[in-house]
Amino acid sequence: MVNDTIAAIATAPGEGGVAILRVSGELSEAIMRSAFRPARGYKKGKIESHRMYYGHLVDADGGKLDEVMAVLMRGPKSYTLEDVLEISCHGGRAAIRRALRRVLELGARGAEPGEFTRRAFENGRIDLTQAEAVMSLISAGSDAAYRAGMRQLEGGVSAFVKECRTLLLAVMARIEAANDFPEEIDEPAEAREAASEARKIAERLRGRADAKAAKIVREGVSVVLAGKPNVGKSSLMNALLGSERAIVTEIAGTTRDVLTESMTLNGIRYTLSDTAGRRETGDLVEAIGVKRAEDAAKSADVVLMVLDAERGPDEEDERLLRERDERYIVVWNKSDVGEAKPESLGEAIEVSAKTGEGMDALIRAIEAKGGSAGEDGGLLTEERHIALALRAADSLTMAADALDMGQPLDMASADLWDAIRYLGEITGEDATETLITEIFANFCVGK
Ligand SMILES: Nc1nc2c(ncn2[C@@H]2O[C@H](COP(=O)(O)OP(=O)(O)OP(=O)(O)O)[C@@H](O)[C@H]2O)c(=O)[nH]1
Ligand SMILES: [Mg+2]
Repeated sequence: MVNDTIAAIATAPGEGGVAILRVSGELSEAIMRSAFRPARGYKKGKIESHRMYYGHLVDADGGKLDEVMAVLMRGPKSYTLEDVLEISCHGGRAAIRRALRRVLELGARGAEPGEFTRRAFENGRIDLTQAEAVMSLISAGSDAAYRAGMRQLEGGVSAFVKECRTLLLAVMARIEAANDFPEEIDEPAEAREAASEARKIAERLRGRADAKAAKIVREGVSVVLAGKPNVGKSSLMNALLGSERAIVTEIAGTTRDVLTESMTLNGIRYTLSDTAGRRETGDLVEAIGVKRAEDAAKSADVVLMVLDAERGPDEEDERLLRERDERYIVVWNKSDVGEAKPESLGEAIEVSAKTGEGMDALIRAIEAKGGSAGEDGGLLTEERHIALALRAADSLTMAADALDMGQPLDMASADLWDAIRYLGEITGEDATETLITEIFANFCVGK
């Protein structure tokens, strides 16, 4: 298959010191020769692969467009396995647009989102999980997400899936042999053995497909501060963030809108949302804020129900406390001025947003409630991988059940083939064109 030559700006849009223009395809070298003039020429007229040249980007008449560095990476030693040209230009919007235009003039076409990575996948340098890892790494906002992305890029997920697939193929081979040579093989014993193998593989798959832990790695944990007006939600938000982000006043009803900020604890991202104090109100704006506060609490992973220790609980607090479920942490704020909380309300944490007392305990409670990202080793973190691994595990369980019930061997083998196909879809071996297009469409241009 002959690919055309594609080009895109690989760096983020906006102003920056340097921006990188990337080209991939067989015109790369010709484009470099026309659009770039090296300050000291090329030795014997040859462009050395993987060598940075200093010089100028020039237009068709040889006029200087920018002062740049250019490198040609001849395939297959390149990101896409094709000839790749990268030009580092000055990062202004106009400068980079001119550079791109020049390269397009010379026969390249603008790349689709993710097209460079798609070529790396289609040319066989990486599998689908590794291509997806490129995207995860680009969007990783926490250490946990970054580590998971790196592990996936290095082939950790592929290795695990391929290992399961190989084990499964061995089970298949067993069953086929028993089917083909019934006289020589003890069928029931063989079926029992195959069922137990299939169950073991299903367990391994389920063990690595923890959807909750994966969501924590990818998206982090959402924490909402809820409660009546004036109990100190905004003050607590500021104390947790370590900055005066939210407005605090002694007036009840200060916070109107939902205010969201993130922080990182032990490599995991927590998004904190301060909300309007919950009360009946005739004020239209405040009423909308209260509605938003209710919605935010409903969808949060963790809710900090804040109470005022100075005033003690009233009917309104008790009404709010009745909404409590396992996501809630009850927090008595203003412990510096307030009495201890009544035992009747159950487990609670006492803090003072003002003095910082109790904040460590609160942070530990948030971490415990939010859940952990699980063991780092080989965890599946993409939703797509988890869904397919679980489907494969279910097919395996069905196959094992059929085998244990003494059903004909070829009944089980249909389920086993399904499982093998699901696993192949994870790495891309059995993925359809539509699926692949869908995955790459979520990429950014230039990657
Ligand atoms: N003594 C003491 N006062 C506090 C503490 N936390 C908050 N306050 C005071 O309580 C008042 C209300 O604080 P906010 O943080 O604005 O309360 P809120 O819950 O966000 O209020 P709304 O936005 O109106 O819902 C302010 O005057 C704060 O200074 C605390 O730990 N100790
Ligand atoms: Mg507030």
